[in-house]
Amino acid sequence: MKPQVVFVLGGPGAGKGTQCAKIVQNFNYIHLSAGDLLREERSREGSEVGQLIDSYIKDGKIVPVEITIKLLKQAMEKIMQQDQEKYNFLIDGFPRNKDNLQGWEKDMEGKADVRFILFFDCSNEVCVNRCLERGKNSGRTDDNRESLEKRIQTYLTSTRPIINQYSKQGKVRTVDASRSVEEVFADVKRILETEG
Ligand code: UP5
Ligand code: MG
Repeated sequence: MKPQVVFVLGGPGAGKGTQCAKIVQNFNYIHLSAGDLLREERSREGSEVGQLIDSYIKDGKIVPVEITIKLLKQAMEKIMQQDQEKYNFLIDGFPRNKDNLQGWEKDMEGKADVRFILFFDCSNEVCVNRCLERGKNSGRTDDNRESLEKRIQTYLTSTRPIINQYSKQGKVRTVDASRSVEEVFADVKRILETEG
């Protein structure tokens, strides 16, 4: 059985991680956050790319896909080796730009099916405020005004075009993510129930 993938996209702080956690509690999915994997790699002792990841994240720039795809593949393979039944993946925060998409297609085309894109649509203002609020104790190096401005710019110029591209293929399921966690999840649930 090939891994079945849902890409989870949306601006910084749109609620991707929060909603993925709720999906995992209610549906048979494994959650892989590309950002979490990169942060883990950044703090891994002996990592050759830790410093590079660190500077990209602070700058709100998108890490070269070779790094991200390697981490994603490793995580997927590890899970599938442990349990053959686990092949539904939520890939959160990826692909964010053309380079990401090309890297995915190069390595994963034919090896995994991208079923659809779950898009958390949220205004920049709400996104920024959520991240600033979280930044009071998240310890994330990019939850500050300066990094957030860059993250939003990167999102608008690099990630939105990817979402638009998938949209033209009829692959995007959009949720208004500016509402409460429960309201957003009610829509997410409906989408996942419809998609089967
Ligand atoms: N919150 C969530 N939902 C809420 C709601 N409905 N109402 C009120 N509050 C809500 O939520 C953010 C905050 O908002 C939390 O405090 C939450 O409680 C609250 P969260 O669920 O964490 O949102 P999420 O969309 O996951 O936000 P995150 O900050 O993780 O988004 P980003 O996309 O910015 O971060 P990510 O970790 O994906 O990437 C970070 C960086 O890594 C990128 O900027 C980039 O530099 C790098 N990166 C790559 O280079 N390549 C990749 O493929 C992935 C990442
Ligand atoms: Mg997240």
